[in-house]
Amino acid sequence: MSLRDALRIPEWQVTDEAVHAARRGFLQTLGAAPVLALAGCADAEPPAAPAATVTPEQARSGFRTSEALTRIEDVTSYNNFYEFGTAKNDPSQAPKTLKTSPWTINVTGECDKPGQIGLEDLLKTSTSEERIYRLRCVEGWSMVIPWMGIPLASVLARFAPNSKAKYVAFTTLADPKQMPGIRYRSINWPYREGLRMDEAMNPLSFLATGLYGKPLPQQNGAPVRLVVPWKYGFKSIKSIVEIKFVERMPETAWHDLQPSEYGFFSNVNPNVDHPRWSQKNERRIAGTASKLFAERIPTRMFNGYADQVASMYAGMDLKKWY
Ligand SMILES: Nc1nc2c(c(=O)[nH]1)N[C@H]1C(S)=C(S)[C@@H](COP(=O)(O)O)O[C@H]1N2
Ligand SMILES: [Mo]
Repeated sequence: MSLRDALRIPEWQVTDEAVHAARRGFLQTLGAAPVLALAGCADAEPPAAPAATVTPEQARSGFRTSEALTRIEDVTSYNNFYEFGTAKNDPSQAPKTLKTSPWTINVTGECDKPGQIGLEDLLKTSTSEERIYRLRCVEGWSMVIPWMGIPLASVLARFAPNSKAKYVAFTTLADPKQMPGIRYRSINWPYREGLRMDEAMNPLSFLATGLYGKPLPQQNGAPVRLVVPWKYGFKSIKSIVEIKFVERMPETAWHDLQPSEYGFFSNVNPNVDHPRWSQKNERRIAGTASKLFAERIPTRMFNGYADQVASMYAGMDLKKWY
């Protein structure tokens, strides 16, 4: 779908779809000129993380919510997974081509026990749990999703990160044979994301392998994807094939495209607008109403997870480290 097509859409969709189109159309139209990074670039390091002061009870209170769940039909048909195309329903074709078994994750970098882990082994040797999290996309829509999976910290600990491991970098599979969207340069493939070590070890950080009690559908990032619910959705990288412990802040896919618009931290923050749209509200796709009738609600600081994560950012200027 072209930018023009995207704008020729029904009234009810125009705001979010226009934002979405603007987001991905930016490079093709204006973005060819280099944009200077304002912050979050790899050669500026943020202040060291303060010791977190979150109790186990506070952490656990973030693991579920009583808010209405997003219907599984919407969770699996309204997706961002540019490896399969940039339209919201393109990724629902992913089951036709993406082969998720066998699947191996390579773990490398600053750790004492680098190696490979097969997804079957990971599942066999871990206890899966359910997390019901809000997911807030930078485009201004949100969902409530019941995930199944494994706390990220427990997986990372197996590889014994060393004292030089300050960040964790994640990479998605980039196979043009399985992922038809790869032939378009919407992203500088492979899709890459990263977390600071303390963020990765936070109890909320989760590796999802299922949703609604079923194995993760391809369109949602099968067989294993990151979920970091206090950050904009693009941090929740799908179909992970590599995890690397690194000393310097790693480059990430959206930062690479538009450093002035997508920072490394990308914490949900209603007080820091995207340069081209407001982040004060979101369209909540949940409950019995489908995405066609989503309600507008105020966006909360850290997507409502301030009790669990705010202490990691004490003393940091979140306008600078967006
Ligand atoms: N590899 C990869 N991961 C990705 C994306 C992508 O295009 N490619 N899109 C991100 C964005 S922008 C969002 S909002 C979430 C959407 O997750 P969902 O489709 O499961 O709701 O996935 C994120 N992870
Ligand atoms: Mo997103």
